[in-house]
Amino acid sequence: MLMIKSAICEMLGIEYPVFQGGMAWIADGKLGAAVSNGGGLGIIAASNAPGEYVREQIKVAKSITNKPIGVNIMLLSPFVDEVAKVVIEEKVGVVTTGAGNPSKYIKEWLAAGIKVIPVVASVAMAKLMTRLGASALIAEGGESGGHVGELTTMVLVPQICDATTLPVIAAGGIADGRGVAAAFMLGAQGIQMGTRFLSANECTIHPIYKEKILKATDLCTMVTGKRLGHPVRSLRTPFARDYSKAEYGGMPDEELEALGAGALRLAVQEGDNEKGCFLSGQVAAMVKKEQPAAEIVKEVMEEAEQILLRASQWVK
Ligand code: TUI
Repeated sequence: MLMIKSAICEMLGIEYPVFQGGMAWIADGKLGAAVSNGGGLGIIAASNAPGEYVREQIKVAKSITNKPIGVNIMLLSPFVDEVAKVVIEEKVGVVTTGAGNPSKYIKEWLAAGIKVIPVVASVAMAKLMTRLGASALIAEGGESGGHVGELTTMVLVPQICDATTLPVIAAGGIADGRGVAAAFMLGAQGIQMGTRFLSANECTIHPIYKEKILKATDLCTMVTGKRLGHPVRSLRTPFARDYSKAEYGGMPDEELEALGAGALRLAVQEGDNEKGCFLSGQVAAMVKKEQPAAEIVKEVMEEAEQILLRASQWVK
């Protein structure tokens, strides 16, 4: 049977070169295990949580799957140092990082046999991570949900590929086989999806969050938080609009920070339309149905295989 295989599959021992994004407050052991059981790489988000939460979620995942599983370490978290130790103690196979520079942890993780795959949003960071011995890179464009960089996936991926000898995983703006095929054409050897997995049966976000994603249209997301240096893409809800108004209306930094605090949890756990911050990528409108995570992995890869098999039609 013809399948898309790449260096990433071999490096990590996974069937499909598909990562599930480390979505803060969302990507738990249950979702991660479902993606890994489907042949992709499930990832547990360490979010802003203490080390013991992460340890617990790794145990949950391991009780559901024997396949490789990753942990995403969000570098703005106050618990980074303890989480950095937990992934070593729990013998996690893969660590991805986000929202910052993981330089000071890389040596220790590599020495523990962990594959280290940082998210990079610039060429400079890609070069630095390559020099420090990272195992692969995730190039995440600003179409993605959550904390976003400046560049889009279309321009970021080829530039990162040119700047490194490591395999590159493309992220941001991918929700179906067309996006996967395009990412490979840009030089990527794997892809990561976040928003598409919000509709997975095993994703335990509040039903209102799921419904908002399933009902979203093309212009449904916006970026807030630029003024404080942490631009975040989310659904255009009353909270996002209020925040944006406050941000551009000159609200003092501390008040603005307070306005944002806890908003992610309110979206994920309470489905709070007024005060919740519903992180989402620009692909929300392409997420059309609830289905098992394993089916999502298989479906997008089968679509991509068909597209790539027909790609030579353009060359005459
Ligand atoms: O990290 C993400 N997405 C996230 S993190 C998050 S939690 C959060 N909550 C409130 C405010 C801020 C964050 C929600 N979504 N994606 C990976 C990513 N990393 N995107 C961009 C970057 C990035 C940016 C700068 C990686 C490295 C980098 O380096 C800057 C430097 O030089 O330190």
